[in-house]
Amino acid sequence: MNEIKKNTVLSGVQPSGNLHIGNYLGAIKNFVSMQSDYNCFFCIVDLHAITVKQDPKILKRNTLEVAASYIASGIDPKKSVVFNQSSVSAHSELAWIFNCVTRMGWLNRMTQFKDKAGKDKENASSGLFIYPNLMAADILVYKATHVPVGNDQKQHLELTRDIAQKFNRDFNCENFFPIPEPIIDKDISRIMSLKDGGQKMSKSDLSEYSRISLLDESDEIIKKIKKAKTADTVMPEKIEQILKLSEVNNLLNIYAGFSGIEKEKLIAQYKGQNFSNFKSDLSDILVEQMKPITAEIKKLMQDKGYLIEILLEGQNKANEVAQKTINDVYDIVGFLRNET
Ligand code: AQP
Repeated sequence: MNEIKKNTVLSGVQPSGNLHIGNYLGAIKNFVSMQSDYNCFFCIVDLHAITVKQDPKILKRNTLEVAASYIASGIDPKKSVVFNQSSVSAHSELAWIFNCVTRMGWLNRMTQFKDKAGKDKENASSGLFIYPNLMAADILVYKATHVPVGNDQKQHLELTRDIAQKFNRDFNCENFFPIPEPIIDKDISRIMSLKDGGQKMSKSDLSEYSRISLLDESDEIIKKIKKAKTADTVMPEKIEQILKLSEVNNLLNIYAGFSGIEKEKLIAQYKGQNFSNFKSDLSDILVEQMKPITAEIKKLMQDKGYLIEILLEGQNKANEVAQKTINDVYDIVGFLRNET
């Protein structure tokens, strides 16, 4: 790895289903652009995925599919470390230490637990409740300075910062852990469901029409965009009016995210028109950009041996860094190491 790069980036995606364009725009696309400037660690967070029920066979396949999606989207395993979280035991070891650093009150404030546990809180796994501690361990075990995430993870990243500060203070080891910064793109950090602009696009949404999967073929993309909710008006001309139409605003964000055209320019182009031209142009852009990625994911999934080789190489590189941190942490907290 290039030693000149000073800052380290860590981010991850759960292998909890087919990835969608929200994961792509909110996370993976940013990962790709960071590879030249940072030491990058991109993991497939399988330990996080089992905080809710997973089918073991499907989990293994999904893990490979996230690896394939990373590579097909442009993550270069020669530049970045790509691995699955459970293969580096230091993540779980540091998470335990953080379970003892984090205060219950901090975790009680996490809105994602409330959203995911829903009304049946008593029946949620305790893993789902302490999930943010594991996320902090994922980041800090590599002493990552920057974390590209969607807006939904902002609160967890703030908690990571609190944990790093408290650990450094409690154990009198100033600057041992860096205080990581989030990297969040304002407009594409929260891509919403195609059916409901109030819900985030999610792998676990029961409706396939709520999202565009990275595995969708062109005809499915066209059909989903055609069916996507808009509004009973024409395209407004002012951004303030658009912000009130959450589904229209979401489609504009997707269009801008994939085309690189500023939202204001898109509004000027389509203002006063009904949404059919806009939707047809949006489908064209999505098909053009997604087609090579989808084809590459499917091709890579035919060569599982190659994907496993990449993960193994990543695991070795990640272990080297993570093991050093965990050894230092064990020393700092006062664990006796029985060395021969
Ligand atoms: N809708 C979204 N818009 C923008 N970014 C998003 N991310 C997820 N959904 C959106 C970002 O993708 C990264 C990986 O997310 P994850 O798979 O670890 O978990 P998640 O946020 O819980 O994603 P899902 O799709 O909603 O999965 P399920 O349904 O399994 O819970 C993160 O950086 C996230 O911010």
